[in-house]
Amino acid sequence: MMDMADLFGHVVSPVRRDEPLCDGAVVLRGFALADEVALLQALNTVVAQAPFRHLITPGGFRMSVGMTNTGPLGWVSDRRGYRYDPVDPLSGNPWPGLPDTFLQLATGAAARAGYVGFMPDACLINRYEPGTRLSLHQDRDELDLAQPIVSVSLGMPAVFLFGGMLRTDAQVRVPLAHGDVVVWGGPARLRYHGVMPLKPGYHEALGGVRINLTFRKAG
Ligand code: MD3
Ligand code: FE
Repeated sequence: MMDMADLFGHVVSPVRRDEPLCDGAVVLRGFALADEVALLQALNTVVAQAPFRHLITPGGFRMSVGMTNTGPLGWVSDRRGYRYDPVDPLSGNPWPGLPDTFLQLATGAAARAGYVGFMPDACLINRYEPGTRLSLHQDRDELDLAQPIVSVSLGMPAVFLFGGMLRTDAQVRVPLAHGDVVVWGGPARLRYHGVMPLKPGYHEALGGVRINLTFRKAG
């Protein structure tokens, strides 16, 4: 966005700053703030139907991040492996429907990043409590890796670790705050990434926790 000037010629800082992280990844600072109230309300509705739970990894470890899903497909992990499933294993029911506000936010952010027509069929919801982290991993359980992933940060800020194509590549630290949206696609899609342990604190939207929504075209 170009710098703007007011009637007196003073430079007015633009409301939105898109920050390219690398080829294929862009941070849209504050993109979700306009819909904050509707998003948090929809989140409450989803979580009432499909509560957060701690999944077990194929190796037998309990994940410290609480997870649930909304949309036609949900990401699940158990002793048998990782997969997308149309049924919530906790209730035996389909995952709650993708709220309109979620869908509009995800498609709007994707379009802004150049992915016009992105149509997610899965939204994984991660809940970070103080001290919990997401260790370095790749997202590769989706069928079409040409499709981007849109992530939305809510509540407490966190430090995101953005690595390279190899687990051993150096990582860049990216602070992510309430309302920030990141679109990951193209050459960034298979890069290793993770989240540093959440620091204890308080944010007026969600208290001491951080919630991250990731929108994917999984099937
Ligand atoms: C970079 N979630 O759920 S979203 C995940 O904050 C996950 O909860 C993190 O990683 C969170 O899998 C980070 C950001 C993200 C998502 C997918 C990516 C970054 C990515 C795919 C490729 C590269
Ligand atoms: Fe990931």
